[in-house]
Amino acid sequence: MKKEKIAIFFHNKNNEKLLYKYLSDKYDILFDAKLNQDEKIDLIIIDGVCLKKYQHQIEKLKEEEKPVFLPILLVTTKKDIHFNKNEIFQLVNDVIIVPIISIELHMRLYNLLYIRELTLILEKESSIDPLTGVFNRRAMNEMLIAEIEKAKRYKRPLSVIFFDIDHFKKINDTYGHDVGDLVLQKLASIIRNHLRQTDTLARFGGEEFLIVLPEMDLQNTKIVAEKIRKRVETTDFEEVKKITISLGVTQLKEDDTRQELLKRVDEALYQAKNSGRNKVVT
Ligand code: GH3
Ligand code: MG
Ligand code: MG
Ligand code: MG
Repeated sequence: MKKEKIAIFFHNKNNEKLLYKYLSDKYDILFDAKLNQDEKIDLIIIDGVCLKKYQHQIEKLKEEEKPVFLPILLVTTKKDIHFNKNEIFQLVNDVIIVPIISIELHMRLYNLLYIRELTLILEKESSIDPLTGVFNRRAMNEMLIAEIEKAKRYKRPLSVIFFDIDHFKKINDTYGHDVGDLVLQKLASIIRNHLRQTDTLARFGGEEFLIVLPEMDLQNTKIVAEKIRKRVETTDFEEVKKITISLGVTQLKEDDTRQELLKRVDEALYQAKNSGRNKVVT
């Protein structure tokens, strides 16, 4: 099992050593960790001096991680607890008074990390479609809002592909709902393998999927969409043999809202359906 990462910020180096001795068997211990989201930290142990020093960075990181819980454990002496109560509750989740007792430390860490684990599970389950393993509509909407903001701020292109399986009802009627489910799973996995790391695939509705492609203009997105269309058309879907999809493509405009972008790509998909299916329309 992967060890959880604990970052320690202590003013007093002897206390650092002591904590390392107590914890290094069970946890991955980091000193002087960078407080950004690239370095995944599961918990922070900090003393009063460092807490004041890093307060704003910690606040920011906690906010960014939400709804995932990033626990902060304060280690302090009795005479040093002169924090403002409201402030401390916002920032710190538990406190240990020195001298540190190993069992007490371990118990607290266990409980704090357990809460974090639960929030990680909840976040994952509330953003992933259980059938296909891709993002669900709720998570995609959140992500799309962030991507649109980024694209506008840095004046970068952003495009979306919206697609829907052709005559999927007939597939269900002919082969049964379970086979239909397998088709959805296989389709999602094929398309996932076709995308860059930075692209996001989400199941938007029953057999409708949305792909968000940062840094992609309309021309290049059309090429990707056409490749996907072709790939699906030529894939063997076992029992069902062949399926096809229709795709709408559009690029973000300067003053687009998320709704306007989605409306335009939905209209493009509708055109693809109305003009014979198994095609890409912009
Ligand atoms: P079109 O080419 O116009 O898209 O025709 P269609 O039959 O694919 O379109 P329609 O939207 O009428 O039908 C979608 C079908 O998708 C109906 C529904 O039973 C099926 N469906 C939706 N969600 C699921 C699912 O999770 N599993 C399975 N097996 N079928 C699903
Ligand atoms: Mg339909
Ligand atoms: Mg359909
Ligand atoms: Mg549909």
